[in-house]
Amino acid sequence: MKYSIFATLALAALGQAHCIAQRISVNGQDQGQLNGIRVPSSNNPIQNVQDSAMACNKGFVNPVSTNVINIPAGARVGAWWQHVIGGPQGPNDRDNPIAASHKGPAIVYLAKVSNAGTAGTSGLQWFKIAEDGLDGSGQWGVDRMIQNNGWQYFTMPSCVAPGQYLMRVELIALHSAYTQGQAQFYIACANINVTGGGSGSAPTVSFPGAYQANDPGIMLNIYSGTPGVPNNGGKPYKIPGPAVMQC
Ligand SMILES: [Cu+2]
Repeated sequence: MKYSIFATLALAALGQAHCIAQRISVNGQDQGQLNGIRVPSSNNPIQNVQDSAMACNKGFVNPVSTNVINIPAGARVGAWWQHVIGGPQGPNDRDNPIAASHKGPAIVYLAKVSNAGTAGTSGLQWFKIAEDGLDGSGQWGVDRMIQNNGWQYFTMPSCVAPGQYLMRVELIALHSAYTQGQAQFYIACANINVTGGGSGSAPTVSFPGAYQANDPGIMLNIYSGTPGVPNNGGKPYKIPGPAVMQC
């Protein structure tokens, strides 16, 4: 298959062109590096959708921040992704914030907890608050994150109930997803306290559990033509997981 040879060569040339979420902003206010977010020390993706690390990743930078970030409902929130912790990997890093080959969606979930600073990450019920997939011009959520210098922006829904949550930010890289198990999941969880808000509800899922390896948004060939154009053949892309919260 021509596209797989192309993609394999591209991947070999890029090496470890992965990324790590490491910073949160709220209404344009940077909350500080590694503050209020559980950051993995490795930029390697999770690839097994049944891995317990699908919840909030693993191998965190020590000490893990137990600070809790206040986020007003309705706020514009950002999660900052970079190639390695601190930013680019050396000067002129073309793969910062992530290799441009890594097309896919950007997604955000919340799980209610009693104390976000100390909450465990297993057994939680997650609901989706934001998602950014493939648009009609062939641009993906990851493309928009790259255009925003590594910031994945989204809105905290105005109707989220106030209180403490883990906020799970996620990118999925689909450049090799034509082979089962080769979609790459990049994940981190922030400790947050939502203020204001309302009494909105949304369907919940578990991590692991929410995704299956052969979901149409996880195992697919995103390329069309030769050389491959990563536009999903002009077809709509089905973002994995449940419906996003509506207020
Ligand atoms: Cu990668």
